[in-house]
Amino acid sequence: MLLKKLSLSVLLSCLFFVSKAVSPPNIVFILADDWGWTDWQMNGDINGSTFYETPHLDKLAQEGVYFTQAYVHPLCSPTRAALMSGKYPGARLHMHQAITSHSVSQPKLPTIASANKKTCFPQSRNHLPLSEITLAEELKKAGYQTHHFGKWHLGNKNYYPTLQGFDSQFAVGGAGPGRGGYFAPYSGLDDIIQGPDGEYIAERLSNEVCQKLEDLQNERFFIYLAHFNVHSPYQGKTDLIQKYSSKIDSNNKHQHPTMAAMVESLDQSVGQVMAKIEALGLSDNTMIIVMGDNGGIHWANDKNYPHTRITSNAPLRAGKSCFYEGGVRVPLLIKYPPLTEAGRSEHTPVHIVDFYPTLLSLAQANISPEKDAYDGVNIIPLIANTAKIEQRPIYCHFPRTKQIGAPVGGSYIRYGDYKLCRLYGLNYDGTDAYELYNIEQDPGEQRDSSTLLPQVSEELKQMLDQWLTETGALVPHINPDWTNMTINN
Ligand SMILES: [Ca+2]
Repeated sequence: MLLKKLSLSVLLSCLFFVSKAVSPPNIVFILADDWGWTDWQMNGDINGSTFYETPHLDKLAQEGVYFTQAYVHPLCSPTRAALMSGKYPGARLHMHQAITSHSVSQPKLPTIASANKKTCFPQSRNHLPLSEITLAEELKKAGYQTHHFGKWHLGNKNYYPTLQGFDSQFAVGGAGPGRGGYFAPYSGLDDIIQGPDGEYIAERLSNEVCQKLEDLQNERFFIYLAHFNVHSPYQGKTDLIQKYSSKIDSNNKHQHPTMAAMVESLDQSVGQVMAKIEALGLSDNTMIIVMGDNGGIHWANDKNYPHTRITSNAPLRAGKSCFYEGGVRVPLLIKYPPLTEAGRSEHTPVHIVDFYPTLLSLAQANISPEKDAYDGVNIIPLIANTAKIEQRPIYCHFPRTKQIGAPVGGSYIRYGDYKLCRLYGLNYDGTDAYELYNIEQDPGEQRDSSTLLPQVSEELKQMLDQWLTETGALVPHINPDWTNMTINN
């Protein structure tokens, strides 16, 4: 029934759009780390905050398009892999975790596990393979200058940005800003000339990007500014921390002053880059994109404020490292005056994998014939508000053993208003459990409708199963050696 309804809506929707004639734009993609759905002012709306101050991000939303349902993977590395490869990382790349020392080169799904484990979970990949044809490689082929700044987190030096299509790389880092933290002297970042003691890395990255914009003003460019803000360690500028310390209100869902300071530094960076683009007269031929890489951290994680959660994604459920909406829905802002209507909000669900076909289309680049697969769709009609796009499912494969905000690892399909979650091995007998939510009516995922709507659940389950099979995903299974049904894994 659901599928018939959706098919009808697809037929009724306009599948064609007339693109305004534009030449390939410059692209500035700013990816903020652990920057959740409510981690900006958004005019104090429910989607935003009355604690954080982000005038430049709000200005960007007023001048461009704000996507209210933009999806990513629940963790850093896979989201970045999705942007670069255009593929769902958990399923196709076997990378569902952030890259750590536990990640491996060739992930496997164990056939058995120790007897106290109900479920066998797969390993996760420790790099984005060089065989992937990246967004940067395709843009470079199309004549773009391609430059990376900041967090990479897609493998060690053998897999760095300059080996994946970027002409240059600056301050390449892993999970965070390195052992030295956010302030110079930096330690643990590659390809950076040391800054003066006390320099803040977000400001340095902004200055470097602005210099690059000046150098490239007569070229066509793709700048990927991957900020370390607002990831741990929690280190903000002293004056900003003081400002937010005086604003703490125990009734506010946001109360962490260092997080607020780090958000404001991110905001200032976005403002600085926007101002530079404007000053160089590049506004009309530059697309600016700002997005988070996963949901905000909704638990206490800073020894300086041991009882204060870093942020809250409410009204969304849970946060980073969880497949519920708080972990996977993030702010997405796009400004490109030839296409975007100032101040518009777009509510159609989109995913970061969509940027692969979208940006290559804008760049008038071809997707290489040898590309084995990509998962996104071209969302220019949504950016330009010229048409709807064909309704399609959005997927996530996140079989992580350790969850925060959910009992076990899971996968989900979002299709139309509904989201079906598959929770691996959750049932008492070790089989998988399912939860169904109407995201439009219940974005906080509080009312599981799986038993009320068995037909919808079954149709979505079949689609999810088929997708997991087609993509070659490593799907958890019951541990045949599991002997003790009283012990959870
Ligand atoms: Ca992250």
